Amino acid sequence: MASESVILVTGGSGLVGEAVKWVIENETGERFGKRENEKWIFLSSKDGDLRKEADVKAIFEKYKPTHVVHLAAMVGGLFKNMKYKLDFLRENMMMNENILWQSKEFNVKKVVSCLSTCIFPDKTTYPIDETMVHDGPPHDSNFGYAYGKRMIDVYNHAYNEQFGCHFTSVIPTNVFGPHDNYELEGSHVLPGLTHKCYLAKKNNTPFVVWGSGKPLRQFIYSRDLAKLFIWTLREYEEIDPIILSVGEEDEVSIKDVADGIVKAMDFQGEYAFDSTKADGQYKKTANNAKLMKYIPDFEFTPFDVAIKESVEWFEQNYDTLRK
Ligand code: NAP
Ligand code: GFB
Repeated sequence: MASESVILVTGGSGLVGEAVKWVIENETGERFGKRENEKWIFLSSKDGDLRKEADVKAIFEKYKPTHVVHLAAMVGGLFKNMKYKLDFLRENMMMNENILWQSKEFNVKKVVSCLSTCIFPDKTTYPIDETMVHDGPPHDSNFGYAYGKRMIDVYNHAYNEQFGCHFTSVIPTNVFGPHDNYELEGSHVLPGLTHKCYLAKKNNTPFVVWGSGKPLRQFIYSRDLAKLFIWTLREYEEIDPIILSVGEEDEVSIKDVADGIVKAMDFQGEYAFDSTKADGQYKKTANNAKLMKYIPDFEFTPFDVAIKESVEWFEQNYDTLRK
């Protein structure tokens, strides 16, 4: 990026957006830290409702971004997805339509949008890679969210072919870290279990893990993902998506997650599984070889260190965090 770059981050007040803000403000190196000629703007829904074209147009007129990191979305864990499939599809489609169209209208040089490893085909071979996004229907539990997200990739190729736009996307695996959403019903597993374990310890009540604990997941620490987003914005030139995940060898079970949280919180009690609750996808093992080819020296934060940092943030910010 040569002359002054104005980088608009939608969803700047969320889990991933706050991590990008943290990295830009705390990293000093040239690779991930803020650069001289960059102005970073972090949006929340207070700046405008991205489902509304007029709001998005006003945001672009106000900031005239040269680059966009598009994180804003309706987001949630398995149980919220199962309950609100149309909302996930429709709200995210509206936001994506408005952001990409205004980015084209305002000649934004590059847009990086966000998919998810949970949108891949349910019936698939493993490990999953970037070429498989559209190779079959997603898991039924989140087909609304999944198809909405897949359309970003379709949009990106159509904008590139018709208007030459440089719109691309990344495919993060499950993300966790400070500023997560800790709602007990709608959150993802790691923040949900963090909150449940905290309450069990505080109130001496049972700590219940939903499902069998057997499903497998790869988790990426939000601050590691943030660095990879900044790298993607600056260095990644393809239109095709790129998976941003830890390796297959770092896949853990939901029980491993519960054990990790118990250890980080020094919870002395027992926990039980409520197998009447859904397990969702058994696994969605993603291959990060494409990323490692581009940035072979990238170091992921060890899972237990990342959980410890996240739990400490949770305990220090309990009164004000999303729950
Ligand atoms: P999050 O914590 O729920 O944050 C969502 C962000 O989007 C917030 O800043 C929110 O603003 C904003 N937003 C939502 N609806 C909006 C609207 N109508 N108008 C304007 N802004 C709106 O989500 P996240 O976990 O950071 O997710 C960021 C991106 O990563 C999403 O695209 C998500 O699909 C993707 N992703 C997440 C995960 C994960 O495990 N979390 C995994 C893979 C991919 P307010 O704060 O004002 O509500
Ligand atoms: O993060 P999560 O809700 O979503 O994880 P997915 C669900 C898994 O964790 C299931 C178990 O196996 C649940 O049975 N689990 C155990 C819990 N205790 C809890 C709990 O207290 N809360 C939650 N939420 N789960 C999502 C997609 O799939 O992945 C989204 O539905 C999104 O669209 C996200 O993309 C990244 O990993 O199953």
